[in-house]
Amino acid sequence: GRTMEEWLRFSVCFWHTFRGTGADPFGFPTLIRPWDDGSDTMANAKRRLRAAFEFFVKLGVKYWTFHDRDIAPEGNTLAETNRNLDEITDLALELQKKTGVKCLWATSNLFASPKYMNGAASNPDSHVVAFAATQVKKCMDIAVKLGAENFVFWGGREGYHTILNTDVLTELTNMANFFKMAAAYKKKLGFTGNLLIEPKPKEPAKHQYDYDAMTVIGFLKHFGLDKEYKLNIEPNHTTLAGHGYEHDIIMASAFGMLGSVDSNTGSPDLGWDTDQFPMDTKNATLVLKAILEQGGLKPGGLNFDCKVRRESTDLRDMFISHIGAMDTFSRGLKNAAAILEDGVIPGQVKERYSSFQTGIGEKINKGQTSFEELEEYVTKNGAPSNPSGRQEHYESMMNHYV
Ligand code: 3MF
Ligand code: MG
Ligand code: MG
Ligand code: MG
Repeated sequence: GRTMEEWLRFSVCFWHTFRGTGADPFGFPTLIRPWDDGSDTMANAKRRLRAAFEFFVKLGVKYWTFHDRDIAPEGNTLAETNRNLDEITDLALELQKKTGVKCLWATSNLFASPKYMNGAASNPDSHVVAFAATQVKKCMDIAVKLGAENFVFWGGREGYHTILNTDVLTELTNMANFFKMAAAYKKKLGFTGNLLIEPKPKEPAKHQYDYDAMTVIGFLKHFGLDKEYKLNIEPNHTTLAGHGYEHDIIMASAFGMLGSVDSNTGSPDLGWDTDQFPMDTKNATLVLKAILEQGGLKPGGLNFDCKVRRESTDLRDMFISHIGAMDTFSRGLKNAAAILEDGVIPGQVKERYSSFQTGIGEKINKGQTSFEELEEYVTKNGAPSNPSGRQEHYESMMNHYV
């Protein structure tokens, strides 16, 4: 009974779409927007925010996401920084009310400032850890004010470049305690949204602590945080970790930990986080199948953590790129629904595992047997015969739906 819009919950990110300039290590900014004078002033911040809401409305997207430092300039003191944030939050609240656009999630930028050069929550200097906590506390305050439905943590600088100067256990323990404090503060605020950790490997640190979904799930379980946190999965980070596009979505979902998706893509033949708009329907189908199977993403959504290319100087590309991506996921949703509704593939998967429904298989699956009993079973029944395989059959069946 849910509409496509209710399943998809699209969101536009502020950082690429309104702070992305097209600058890269080889070239100056190209995406000079008519409303943006490039200055880090409050007046410019307000113009940007107004332009952003005009864009959300014209595009017809109901959610947005942002980092604290995207929306308001950092001041010379903490008090000034927080005053800037408060002033912009008031404007954002006014624009949200006027347009009906809601905040899918907020996050703290704990990676851009030089003070985070050696990490935020995992920094070897406790003063920096304290500052990062203070920044997150304020960002959680404004998230609540804006009715954000989730709060995200990407450990941008949480990792190391050389093991020779690094005590990994101290750093990971401090990081876990940081997350415990955030969870405690969430309770104090009465914030009911999800706290989400976003895994990413390889960049910016050579060795990132939140490498991929299973690494983060293991970390959360080890430190007793798995009831407090879920994951925000970015497929471009997943392929960067060497997995298939949908892998981390599937793994997080299997453990009940899939909270939201930074819906983008990277070229599988490129080795970094290119943040392209997703245009591959097969990938989108596999993602949406997992989302449908877990009953949706709410309160999470499909956030376009994607950037228009630096050659896209024509403003229309801001629209076309997002529309193409929404189209891709809409097709993915239809395909995934068809796969689940006609039931052929799910039926074959069920059949494949049917030996765990009864007898010795059921005992294995329920953890109710032992090596001794299994040995007895094999002694009585002999070795299993070699099965006949049908692997390519499944791969080719996808083409029927996509
Ligand atoms: C980096 C990212 C980040 C996160 C953001 C929120 C700048 O590769 O994907 O975007 O999405 O910090 O978690
Ligand atoms: Mg992201
Ligand atoms: Mg990313
Ligand atoms: Mg990316």
